[in-house]
Amino acid sequence: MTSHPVKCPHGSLKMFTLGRSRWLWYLCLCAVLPGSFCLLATGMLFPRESSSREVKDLSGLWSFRADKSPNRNQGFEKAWYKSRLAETGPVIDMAVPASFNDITQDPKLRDFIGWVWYEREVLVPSRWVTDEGTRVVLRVGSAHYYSVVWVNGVKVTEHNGGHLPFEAEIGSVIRADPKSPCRITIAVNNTLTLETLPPGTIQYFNDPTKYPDGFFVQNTNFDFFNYAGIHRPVLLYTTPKVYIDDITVVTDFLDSTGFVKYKISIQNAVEAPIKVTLMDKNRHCVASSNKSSGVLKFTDVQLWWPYLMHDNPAYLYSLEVHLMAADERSTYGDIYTVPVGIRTVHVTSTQFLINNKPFYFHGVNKHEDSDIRGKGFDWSLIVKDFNLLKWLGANSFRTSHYPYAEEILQMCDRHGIVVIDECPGVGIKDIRSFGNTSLAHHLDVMDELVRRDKNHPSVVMWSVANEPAAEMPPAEVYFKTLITHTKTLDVTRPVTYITDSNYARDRGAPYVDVICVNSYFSWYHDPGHLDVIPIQLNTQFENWYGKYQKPIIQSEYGADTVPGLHSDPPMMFTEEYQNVVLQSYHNVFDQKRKKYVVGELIWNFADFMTTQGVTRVVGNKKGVFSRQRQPKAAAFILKERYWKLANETGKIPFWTKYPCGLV
Ligand code: BDP
Repeated sequence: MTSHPVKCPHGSLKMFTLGRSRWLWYLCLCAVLPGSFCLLATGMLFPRESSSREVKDLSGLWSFRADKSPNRNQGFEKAWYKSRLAETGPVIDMAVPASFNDITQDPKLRDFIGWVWYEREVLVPSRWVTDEGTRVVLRVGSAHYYSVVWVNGVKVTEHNGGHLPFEAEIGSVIRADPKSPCRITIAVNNTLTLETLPPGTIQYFNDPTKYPDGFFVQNTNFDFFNYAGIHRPVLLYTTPKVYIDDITVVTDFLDSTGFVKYKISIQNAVEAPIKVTLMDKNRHCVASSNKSSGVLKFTDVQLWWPYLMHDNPAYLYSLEVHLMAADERSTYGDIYTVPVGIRTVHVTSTQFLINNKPFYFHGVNKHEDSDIRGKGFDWSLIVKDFNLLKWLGANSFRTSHYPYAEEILQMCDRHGIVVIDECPGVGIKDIRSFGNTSLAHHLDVMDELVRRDKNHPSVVMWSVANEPAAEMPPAEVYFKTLITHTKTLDVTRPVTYITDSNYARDRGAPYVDVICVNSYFSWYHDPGHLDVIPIQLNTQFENWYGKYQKPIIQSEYGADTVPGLHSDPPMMFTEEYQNVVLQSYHNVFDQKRKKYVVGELIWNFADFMTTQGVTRVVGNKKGVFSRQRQPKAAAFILKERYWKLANETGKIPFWTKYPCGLV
């Protein structure tokens, strides 16, 4: 029997924190690369094919088994990873990527808490196995929440956190057994604790007159279903032995001159000849260098502009890095290309500036959520959502309440959709979640998030949390540390945390660059009383601005609406009520955006699933689109407003002026 660390009744869940010696490392890197990023020891470049790199996508059918044993630990006790999963007991087909919850008809699996086991056998191209100069990397885009990974029964990695990628080099393991197919086993545990992000607790109910034996629930303080499983693609990819491990890019411009400050890290060689080429859209070289860090300077810069702010938005250059290296036996080359958008972000006391021009966020909050697949990655859904965003005239969204798939950020870069990139710091309401272990994990998650997303021009701000109980005394030090650390990681982007309308929750506010406020006047406060909105919203803005003199984004507002439910005069839950809530908020935004309000993000883009409860009728219904992406009446109100705002504040290209094919 293989023991697994830290026993807890709902399965073993090991939490690890990395040593604080990393601080020293940050300081060293900052010294050599002032004004740039300080990151984890290795990179996390998105796996892209190139002439030196191959990618094999393992999306599709996997074998699956939930460990339904009382302590959820049988899989470890019986070492399910040592043989084929089907040999350990009954398995079912499972789609990857997808949440496992809504795939079967089994209510116990839908609400399952504990370890689930995935397995897939892969035929690896023989060259990958025979060529010792090839690194073979296994990468999981994300799995919720805690994962342990084995290849052919050998543990290759584990990862703490549900929304960011992790990987392991597996070449030596598959070479040890070159004849058999490569068996990948991934155990995933969705148990949340006071120290996870988001936090949660397990509560047992032991009264036999009321509850079955072993009955327990997972309590959380966030408003979305805790979907679980392997949510993003699992890939195998190769690189040469000496390889480009990370690329960091920071951009700037002065008049028509563009600047790309870059730093490349390589692995398995102290140094190697390098060629860096910056190419425009037509693949013409605009600047080049043979140094691993430096500044590329070039003329006639084409800036990256948000959608609807310019008639040529989302211009992307390509930074091609070509590494040449040789050992005693052969010459290796590695090529990696990263898209680069040249843009700057600055914040004044009243404005949010992109490329030195005032930017007004007219956008949405989203969730990764849809029927059947839950939080599973799905290209059809992503393309549909981007079409809806553009139809709406939205220029931005917030990744409420966790980092979204990298492929989504790539779409944002390509379409000019501006992103507030949020970490999974949601539902931090218990004072015990402000302790050192929680903080250390939160810092680690920010490290991983910034490392993954630092090069996306679409990402203009980091959000470290949503509606934490920041009125609690430990919140001050917690958020000061977290925000200061995030600014150290990335000096080029502002940082915020999202507060609700409870003013006492402002202990972190002195450290943020932009105040982001969620409020639900006439919904959670004074339900049914639409006439309070103008007064209460005005008071909200004046209070926050009066106290902090920082620009403000209305980061959430809205009302639950059952599509097809009508009433006049408007009543809660009807389409008419949602319309009036939006319009009443909009009237106040129009007064305040002349002063210091720099954005409005509706809650929510689409209806989404939540845990069951008396306030949720099969999920949260505050979407302006249904969960199936059909518009409610409010979508048309929002669309009219967003296109009007774009006309006023941006420069709408002729071809997008009539997005519904009216031309
Ligand atoms: C806000 C939360 C969001 C909820 C929303 C609501 O930030 O996650 O879904 O309320 O209740 O306070 O609809």
